Amino acid sequence: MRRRQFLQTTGLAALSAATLAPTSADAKNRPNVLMIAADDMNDWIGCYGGHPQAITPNLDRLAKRSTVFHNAHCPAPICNPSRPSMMTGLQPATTGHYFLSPPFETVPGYDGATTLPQYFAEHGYHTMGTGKIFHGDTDQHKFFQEHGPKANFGPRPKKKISYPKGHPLWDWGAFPERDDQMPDHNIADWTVEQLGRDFDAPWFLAAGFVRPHVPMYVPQKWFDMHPLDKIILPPVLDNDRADVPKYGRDLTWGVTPPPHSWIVEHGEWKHAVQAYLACITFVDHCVGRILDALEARGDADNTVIVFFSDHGFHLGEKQYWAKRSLWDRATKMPLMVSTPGQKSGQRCTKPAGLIDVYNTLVDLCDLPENKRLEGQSLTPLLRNPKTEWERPARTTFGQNNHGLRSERWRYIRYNDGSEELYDHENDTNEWHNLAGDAKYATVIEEHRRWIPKVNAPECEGTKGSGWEASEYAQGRRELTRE
Ligand SMILES: [Ca+2]
Ligand SMILES: [Ca+2]
Repeated sequence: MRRRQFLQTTGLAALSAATLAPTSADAKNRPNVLMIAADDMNDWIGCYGGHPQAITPNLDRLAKRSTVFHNAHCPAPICNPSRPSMMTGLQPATTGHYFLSPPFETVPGYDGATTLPQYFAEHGYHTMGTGKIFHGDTDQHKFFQEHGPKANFGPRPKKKISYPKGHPLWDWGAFPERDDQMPDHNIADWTVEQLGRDFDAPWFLAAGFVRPHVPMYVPQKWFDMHPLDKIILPPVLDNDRADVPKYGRDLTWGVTPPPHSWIVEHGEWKHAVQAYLACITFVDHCVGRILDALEARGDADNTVIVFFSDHGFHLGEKQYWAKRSLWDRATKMPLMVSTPGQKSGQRCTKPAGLIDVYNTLVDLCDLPENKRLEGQSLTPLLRNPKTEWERPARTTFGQNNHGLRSERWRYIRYNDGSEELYDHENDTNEWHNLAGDAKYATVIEEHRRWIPKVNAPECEGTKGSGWEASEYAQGRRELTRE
């Protein structure tokens, strides 16, 4: 595997930057950064209201001192391209990095990019990371000066619990017995430990949790908090896909997750929803431990906190499961930003992106501008969430398939020119595609102009189930179920 030049030198660059760190009062007084990531977590969080039974007291506590972005979207609806896009500030349409493979370090489209923690190290920060910040195959140690436990999907029972076939990770149920058998627990432990240390430079600490990513396994006690017989299913319209263009239906054929029909026929829908809610409550608990440790520090008030997930998740909406779509369920993810000393929460409905986090942190910490970044700083919205905000949030899934989200509308345009338009003022579930109605021609025109002109070809080594579905949508591959 080729490792690109800019990454080969990273470890050395980071170390020398630390040695040469500016010692001026300015640099020393810069705020610390605490970044907490969840994996595959949609808006089923108390303060987001995405599911009425979400139990997330700690994320709700964080929300009370944050700007909560209620209309924030990922650059790509799948881990592998979404995370490096955020961490380099480069859009998938620029890099050609669209699906589950290859690892981003091998993609020439990122050449010359400086990842977020590297950039902070270059400007005098002490950088630490643990868990899932970049995607699985990436050796992320080299992007941080210190690194804690790596992420993995955790222990698995000898035999799957709920979904006997399909992908080995696709299962849900109560397992293992104790929290300390969960990788996320160890990730929280290590993060808490770092927060007990003294530093003589501002610090950048990133902790990435793996749940609620499948397998949706957490110990029984988290399931008990969400009794199965009381579980409320998400709102789903039968035949919702009928007004989706064929290209969009094919692109969401669902190669990896179980077919929705299987889950319904086997009476597993409520159980899977219960497991997802249980996993979120468990992650919320891990977040709470980190927040407690931060609050015990003397410099807590001089710390920027960012909480996010890499994309959202379907649990039957549009007869579909998991990510890999350009609908709100998959593109929308939680994003909260707490600025130093912030004492009260605020809500922002302007379209924001994970792509904007890098710019925002650079801005909040008063670092020099990184001209490569394609996002924009959200600081005007942190100051006033109602600030005029023209640019929609963009999500890309495969070459030239884009979803755009403005404050009111979702617009999707696929590679073959077919389109969808949803009015979130009247249709938050995106049930009624308005794209064919001449009445909305102006709305569509306003959104179309944000479709990027550069749509890089798929990078070398592109593969994964999202890519297979994309090939199917383009008539280049057949897909069948067993
Ligand atoms: Ca993910
Ligand atoms: Ca529909």
